[in-house]
Amino acid sequence: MKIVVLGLGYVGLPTAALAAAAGHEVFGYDSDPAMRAELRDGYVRGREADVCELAVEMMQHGRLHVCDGVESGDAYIVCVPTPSVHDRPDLRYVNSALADVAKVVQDDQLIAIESTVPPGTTERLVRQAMRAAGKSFVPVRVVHAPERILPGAILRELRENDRIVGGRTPEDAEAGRELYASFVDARIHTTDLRTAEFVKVIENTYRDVNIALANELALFCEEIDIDVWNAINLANNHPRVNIMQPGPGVGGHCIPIDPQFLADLNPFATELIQASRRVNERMPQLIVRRVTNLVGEADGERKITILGASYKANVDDTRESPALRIRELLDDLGYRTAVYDPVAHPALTHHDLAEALRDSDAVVLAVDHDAFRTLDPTAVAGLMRSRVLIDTRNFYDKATWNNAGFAVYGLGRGTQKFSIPAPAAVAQALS
Ligand code: SAJ
Repeated sequence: MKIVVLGLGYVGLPTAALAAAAGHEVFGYDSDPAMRAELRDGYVRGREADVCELAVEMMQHGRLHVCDGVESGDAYIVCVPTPSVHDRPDLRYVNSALADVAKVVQDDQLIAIESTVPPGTTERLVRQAMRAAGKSFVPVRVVHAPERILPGAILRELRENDRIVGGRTPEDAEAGRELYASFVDARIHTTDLRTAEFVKVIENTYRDVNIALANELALFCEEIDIDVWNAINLANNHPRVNIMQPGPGVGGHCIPIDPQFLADLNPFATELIQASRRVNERMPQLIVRRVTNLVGEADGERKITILGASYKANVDDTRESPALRIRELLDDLGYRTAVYDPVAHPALTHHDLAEALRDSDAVVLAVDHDAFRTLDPTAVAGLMRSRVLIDTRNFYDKATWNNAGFAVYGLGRGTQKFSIPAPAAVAQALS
């Protein structure tokens, strides 16, 4: 097939590369001219190594072409972002992609939307775009085929995750199933358009609500001397319990956004969803409170070092990152802050760990990057002005850091008794 992929970001590029590897002739278009030029030069921006490799290989073999416009093809796969503006979906990229498609699409060709959209959106937007192009909507095949890939394991998940394909008609769904079956090694479940849109959004909503429960339990445990991490592990031994992990908040471009699409659509039937959002949104505030409790109020001198800038471990993406929200809140309160992250985009962080830690009063572990595993607490202690560790991910062994002279606060870890004499102010704050 001749497949046209619109949007060559973290979903579009690997999808295009995989389709090309399966034998299709793929034409990719991204509205960012700089990105198109880079791709043609064989440079793939910050993507996972196997994605870069496959994309470059497919371009070199002439199976994946980066184009300056949208060509006519047998199928069009739309992989553009749907950000949230004021808690509402911003559909301008989807609209713009569909306007491009509507100009060239012909009868019986297939339009597949992968971008996350609220239920009811795909049909409405395709209809509008076709009408604006002076064409009828009816002879074109339309499916919603939400992407479900986990950043950090994109190529594998793209190949191995089951797909949901919702069609405007059963025949459309079948056409979509055939397209995806040609490059996905998993089951393709077909349904209608609206259900497919809803399924995608509730998958991420489920995760947000589950994490909110974990975060609430963490706060509960801090007051009754129970270690929440241990408690959740034990509860998860039950065959029908799967509670997620607490943390400093929920980031990324999907989990904090998608539940809002539902709340926006129906504020009355989303009480639990909205409450969960609030619980997760408050977590950075909670961590900042702990910082203030432990090191004292900002006095122009006090410096806090944040380890990690990205929204989760081992990815470079910083969108909606709780770590950066913590920094913003600390900055607002008047603390001096430094962020160190060897994985995230360097422009946002200190390049030098020692520089970030020098004369600091507390270190906040905000992201559990593998690269932070080898941090030597004794070396860290030598650089800092006072020794406080705030571990938001249950990442470090408390005793090891205590032995290096640190007072350690771990989110959700009981009543935070110190095993070494803590600085008086710290002990008082925790008593
Ligand atoms: N987080 C926790 N506790 C946990 C797990 C995650 O606090 O137990 C936090 C992370 O630190 C991060 C945020 O949640 O800040 C989101 O991370 P994530 O790994 O849960 O999700 P994403 O945003 O990287 O990817 C999700 C995935 N959705 C589901 O697993 C249902 C992925 O499959 C989707 O394709 C992606 O959203 C998307 O694009 O929608």
